Amino acid sequence: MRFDIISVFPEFFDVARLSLLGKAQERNLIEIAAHNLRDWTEDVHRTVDDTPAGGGAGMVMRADIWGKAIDDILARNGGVSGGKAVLAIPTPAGTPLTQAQCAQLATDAQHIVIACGRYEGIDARVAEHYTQAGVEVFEYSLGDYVLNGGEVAALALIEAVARLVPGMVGNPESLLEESHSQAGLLEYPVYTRPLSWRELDIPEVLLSGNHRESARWRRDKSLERTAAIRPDMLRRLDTSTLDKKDKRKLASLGYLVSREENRLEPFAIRPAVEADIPALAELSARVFPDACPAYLSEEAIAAHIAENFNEERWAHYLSAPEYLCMVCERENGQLIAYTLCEIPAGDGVAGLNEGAPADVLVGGVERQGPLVLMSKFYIDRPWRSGGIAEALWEHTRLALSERTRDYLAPVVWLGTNEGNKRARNAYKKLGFELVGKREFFVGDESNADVVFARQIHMA
Ligand code: JFH
Repeated sequence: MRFDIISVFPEFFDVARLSLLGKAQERNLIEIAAHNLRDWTEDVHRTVDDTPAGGGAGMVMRADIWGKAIDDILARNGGVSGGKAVLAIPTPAGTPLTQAQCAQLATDAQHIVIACGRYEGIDARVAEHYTQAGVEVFEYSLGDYVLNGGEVAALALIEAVARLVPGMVGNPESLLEESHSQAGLLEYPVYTRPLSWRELDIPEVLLSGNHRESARWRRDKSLERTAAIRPDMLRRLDTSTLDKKDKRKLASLGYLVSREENRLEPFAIRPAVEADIPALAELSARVFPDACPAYLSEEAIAAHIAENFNEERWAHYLSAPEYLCMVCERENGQLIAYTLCEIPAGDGVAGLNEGAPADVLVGGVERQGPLVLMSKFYIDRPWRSGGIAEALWEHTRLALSERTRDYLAPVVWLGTNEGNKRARNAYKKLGFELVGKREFFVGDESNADVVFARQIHMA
């Protein structure tokens, strides 16, 4: 692979003799040559610029000088293995340079000619002409900031492309890792000796020797960093590259896998507001039957829904101060999950007549504060097992913790159908413990519920 750079500052590229680029040239893997644009001028002042057509500040580089220079360089190296030539032109108006484009150039191009402008840039007809002449013209930018010329961008392109040329990087494993395991995500942080430096320690998991845990930790850090710094990258991520733990982690960061396409989208968990009433009535009515045991009659379920999940009831839940309702909302406004809690006054008990475990130890600790009832915790079917439950629970717990902060050990309890293994396991994973049983009525049919409880303040 050969790079020819044309610039009014060819000495700029002396640095390419250093380091990996220098070694690669010595090993004949790549060739880099810098040429002075002024060598193609004919006047005594070696002029390369002129005033802009149409007026305005600054100067523009002349098309005729550039044309002669590029023709010469392309012809001179027209025999670079007869391979493909690309005319790369750095410009603030180009496409932002990506790793994918660099990889493409590394595999497809044999000859890259880089035209480095100065002043206000190069007469636009240069790019137009070579495109028309059948040369692949690649106008690129390093990012949305303005440099004084194309030279820095040229060096960036050379370095990014050259390291992908086979045989270039000393350790092909690191290239492989780049292109596969961390595809589309920011890198995880890296550490080396000393183990402790200025009071800062290397994360313990990386010293444990457990490679599976180290890999998981790194993956989580990549996901965290990308969510915080480059949410745009998360949205573009192909979700088929994500495993279950990735999806859990992403849900804790506020992203879920969209059902419509295999892309990530952000979701929000927030207290419900009045405007949510119709959606809550609809969602709660639709998901309630899922939580019912099979022996309940359709009529009994329908009656229960009509009585408990109508808009009037929801209006009451949202306005009465003893309730807390948290909802999970998609980007498009759709509600996909909710919790509803009843917080008793003082250190009272919510759901005393519904089997509240008023006197049991939870986590081996005596309750000090209110016993909150979480009467609803529902996730719409298509969104289960994506980590939404954990995220919704954590937001609910934090809100409850805030509302009960005057007490040392408040407790939250719930009842769930005894036969519902999925729900029972889910609550256990969220830190609830089985503390007893209760009888629960849907209509006038009784059914057996198990009762779970946990401390509120503990994460
Ligand atoms: C370059 C230059 C100012 C005019 C509004 C924004 C820019 C050009 C050649 C690439 C990246 C460059 C880059 C690349 C090539 C050249 C200086 C200054 C303007 C109008 C144009 C000359 C700059 N990513 N940033 N800069 N210049 N303005």
